[in-house]
Amino acid sequence: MPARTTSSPDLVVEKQSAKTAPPPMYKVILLNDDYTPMEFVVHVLQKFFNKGQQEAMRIMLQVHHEGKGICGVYPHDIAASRIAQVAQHARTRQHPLQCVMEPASDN
Ligand code: TYC
Repeated sequence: MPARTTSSPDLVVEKQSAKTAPPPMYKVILLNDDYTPMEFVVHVLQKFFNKGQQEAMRIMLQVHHEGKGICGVYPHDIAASRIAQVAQHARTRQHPLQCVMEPASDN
């Protein structure tokens, strides 16, 4: 509830008590599989997650060795859109590559 400030007997100003809260954030997580070529995964990380060559290679290798890795952290609709773009790009090239989202820890 906003605070009420009386500037004059006839004027009531609604004072906003706090700034708008930031949106809840979601991690986009890339999953390993046995079939998608490594170069394609690096390409996806560069194209859809704006990673440079070295960072894309690092994330791809982490996913390859550990099973999953974080591509980025975004508001819900942006995370969902990136996941859909990756799914479409991979499916049309017949690769099983998948990513998923999960809430960032401080949501
Ligand atoms: N494991 C795949 C291979 O050996 C490479 C790969 C890495 C696939 C990351 C998916 O998210 C992935 N060709």
